[in-house]
Amino acid sequence: MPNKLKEAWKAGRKTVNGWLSIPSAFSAEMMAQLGFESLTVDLQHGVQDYMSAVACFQGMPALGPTPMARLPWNEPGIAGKLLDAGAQGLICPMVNTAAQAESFVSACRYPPLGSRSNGPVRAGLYGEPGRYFETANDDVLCLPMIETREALDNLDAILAVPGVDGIYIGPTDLGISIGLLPPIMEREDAALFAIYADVIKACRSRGKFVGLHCTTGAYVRRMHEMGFDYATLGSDVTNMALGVRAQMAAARAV
Ligand code: 3PY
Ligand code: MG
Repeated sequence: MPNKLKEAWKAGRKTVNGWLSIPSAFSAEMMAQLGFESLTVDLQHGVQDYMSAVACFQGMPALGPTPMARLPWNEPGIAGKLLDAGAQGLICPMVNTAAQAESFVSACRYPPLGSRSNGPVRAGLYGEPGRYFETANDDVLCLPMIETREALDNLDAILAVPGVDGIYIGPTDLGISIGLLPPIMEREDAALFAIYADVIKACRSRGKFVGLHCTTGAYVRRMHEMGFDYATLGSDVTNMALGVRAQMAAARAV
C-alpha cells in the first residue's frame, strides 16, 4: 500500500506524528482519531513490547494515520517482526555510523536491496492482496535517529546510504552528547538551532526527509517553519499529563 506519509512529504506537506508509549489498542484507537498523519509505537522507551505493538497497530484504522514503530535498538530480528506486523516505517535509535545505517536499512528491505526475510503475516492485510513483496521496498520508511555528536559528524555518510529515506532527531540524547544539560526536549539554544539548520540543509541537499521529537504544538509549528518535514507532538503519556494537570489546576483554583 503506498505510504501516505511519504507521499505527503514528497508533496511538501508538513506532518505531525503521534507517539504511543501506552500499551493499549484502545489508546492507539483514540490517538488515531486526533488528526495525526502517523502514529509511532515506541518500543525503546515506551511501555511497549512486540505484542502490545501489534495490538496498537490493530487499534489503528486501515485508512488512518500511517502506522510506524521505534525499535528498541538497531537489531534486525525485531525490525523484521514489526514490519511483518504492519509497521510502514521504522525509526531506529542511536544510528551513529554509515555501517550502522546500512545494517538498519538491510533489515528493512527485501533482497536485492537488503536481507529482510519474507513473511508479512499481518502487513500483507494492508493494500492490494498478494502485492506486499513487490511494493514494500518502496513503501517502508527507514528513518535512522541522529542523536549523538558522532552521528552529526557522520551525517553525510549516513544520508548517503542507499535506502535511508530520512532521519529523526532525538533532542535529549543529542543534548546529552553535545553537553547541553539537563536533557530537555524543547530547548531554545542558538547553538542547537544552528545544528538543526545544518541537518535540515544536509537532508534537503540529498532529497531526504527530516523530523524531530517535540512536546508541544507551538514548538512543532516552529520546527515545521524552520524546515522540518515532520515533528512528533509529545506522546500519549505526556499529553495525558499535560491535559490532566491543566484541568486539575482549574479544578483546584480558588
Ligand atoms: C531523544 O530525545 O533522545 C529521543 O529519543 C526522543 O524520542
Ligand atoms: Mg533518544
